[in-house]
Amino acid sequence: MVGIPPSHPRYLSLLLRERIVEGYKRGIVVLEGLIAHGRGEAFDYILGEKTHSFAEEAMRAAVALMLLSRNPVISVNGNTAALVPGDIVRLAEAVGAKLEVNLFYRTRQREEAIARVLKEHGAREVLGVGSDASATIPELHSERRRVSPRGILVADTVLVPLEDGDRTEALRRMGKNVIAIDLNPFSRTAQMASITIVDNVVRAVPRMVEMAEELRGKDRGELERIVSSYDNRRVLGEAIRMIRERLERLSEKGVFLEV
Ligand code: PTJ
Repeated sequence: MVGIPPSHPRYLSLLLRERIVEGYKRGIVVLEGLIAHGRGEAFDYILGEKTHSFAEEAMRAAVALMLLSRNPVISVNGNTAALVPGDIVRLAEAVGAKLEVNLFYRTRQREEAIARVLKEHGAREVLGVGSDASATIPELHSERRRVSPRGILVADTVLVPLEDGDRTEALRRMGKNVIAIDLNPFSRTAQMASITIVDNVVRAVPRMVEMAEELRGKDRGELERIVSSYDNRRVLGEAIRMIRERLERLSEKGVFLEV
């Protein structure tokens, strides 16, 4: 990695860019993933690059739901594998979920490269690679339709960190719970998910691992209460309101950096 001085005011952001670029060089991330990352960065800037209470609330409900699910699956794409490979494996372990590679720009080489990086980080099994992706999500025409018959096809809950468009709707039509992690609260995925975590995957996934360790000890009744009192419309509204209020405050002052 090129030498980014830790004292640089945008150190963390530059570090994440490096992870994405490295992921591209290793055949994990596609070029379009760099564009997606830039869109995420823009939303993160507006959100103040921190985890807000609405995201914490969504994460708690998401973790409780995964712990309650019979067959939870975490869907992994190129950007997620490049940004948080270790944390995503730890989360799967902590909530008892399977890991499945699911790509919009699917190639055999990328499937294998992503499975390899997850295994390097301790994953025991990675679904959705090669002939394992033999089932199909109905009414979905992108490469994302190809899923594992032991994974997403039969899952009751699917976590989709950093997703595009139409798959969330198709999974919901199949009766599945969909948890999205997306910095853009206006995206189709964010709007269509059962639970939307408006936060950066690099902050959300490690936080969810901590929550899973805490919630694992609770009884089902308590987990069910967390899930049933959760309202995604309200939480999305809070995210959008926070953006509006923050921009209003900033526009009154005319400055950004000190806030
Ligand atoms: O690896 P593949 O082939 O499955 O392709 C993955 C990409 C990301 C290229 C594909 O899914 C895509 O084109 O996604 P979109 O339509 O650009 O959507 C990505 C969404 O994720 C956008 O709403 C971004 O704001 C958001 N996003 C980007 N980076 C992050 C993020 N959300 C959370 N954390 C991030 N780090």
